[in-house]
Amino acid sequence: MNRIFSGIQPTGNLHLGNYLGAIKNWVELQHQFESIYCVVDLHAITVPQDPVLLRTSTIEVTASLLAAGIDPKQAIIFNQSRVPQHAELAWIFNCVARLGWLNRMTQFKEKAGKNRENASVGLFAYPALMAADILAYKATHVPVGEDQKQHLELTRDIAGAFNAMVDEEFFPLPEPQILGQATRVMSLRDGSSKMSKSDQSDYSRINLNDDADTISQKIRKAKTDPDPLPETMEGLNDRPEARNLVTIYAALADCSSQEVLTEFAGKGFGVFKPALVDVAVEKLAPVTSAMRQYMDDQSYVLSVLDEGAERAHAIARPIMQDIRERLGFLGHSLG
Ligand code: AQP
Repeated sequence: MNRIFSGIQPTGNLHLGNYLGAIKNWVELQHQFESIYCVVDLHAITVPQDPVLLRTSTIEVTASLLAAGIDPKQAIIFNQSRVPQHAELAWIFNCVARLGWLNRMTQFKEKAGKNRENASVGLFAYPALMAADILAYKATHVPVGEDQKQHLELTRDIAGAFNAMVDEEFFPLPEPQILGQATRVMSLRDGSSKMSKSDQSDYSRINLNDDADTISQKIRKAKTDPDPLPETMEGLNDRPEARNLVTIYAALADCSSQEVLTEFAGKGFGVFKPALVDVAVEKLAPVTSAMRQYMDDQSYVLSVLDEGAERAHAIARPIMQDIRERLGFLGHSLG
């Protein structure tokens, strides 16, 4: 059976990168697979979090998923810390994964930066928890943005090492699904860094709760170059900011980047940016307004998370019990 698992951190406002790289695909996939979508609060605390903000962000992110079109009757939506099997399996995977494997993870290097000695052990072990998230449900497919590809490869390595240890094809080797036009949306201020919630500048990203004026201002101020748009994508090879805006347009308008260039070749950003504003506002305004409605009905959002946690737990618990038996742990977990 095919089953999808994917997660998103409640670490602030969701942005266009999260939407185009992940959530938009999740909405489509929920009809093709049994889907489990998780607000990964255990991942969030790998860096310091304010408890009040973490709680609010968890509700906001859930509201965004609902607003984007994820149907809680179809897909399971819950927050990670409610289902204790994630943390339990993560510990087991900490004992399966090798230090050398984790040492290669580029996200840790980027996030720890120069202050590596002061990074939390949790930030280093983040990919083992991500492997546990996926494999606690024996998920077969994982829709993610390109930045998560390396972590997915590690998940496959961990699954393979565990299978070898118990001498059985216990876990599937989950397949990454890197889908859509915009698998890596870049910052609006710098075409060489990824659009990210934790970027200091709010002008680097379009948040899913930005209003039309804010979206317009951010796109108008986006870094570009003085040249007109070329006829083919090869012409954008050394123009990362221009390429990013063309890709965003294509992903929002559900067409190819080439079709965008066919329409705008020879035109400058004075023409292209207002057109991009129009398509961004048209596509995002319904999500933003639905999100506001969900935020006005937080008891509904909480009930979605409650029900999702029960459904997720019902899948993960027996899988975890099988794992416990294979490892020789005595008795049932109380979680
Ligand atoms: N810029 C992006 N382009 C395409 N996809 C992206 N994703 C994130 N940024 C982009 C995808 O969104 C999903 C959820 O990501 P996440 O919130 O769990 O963590 P992240 O990748 O660390 O996102 P941020 O915004 O960079 O968060 P911070 O700043 O808190 O670390 C994933 O599928 C991811 O690929």
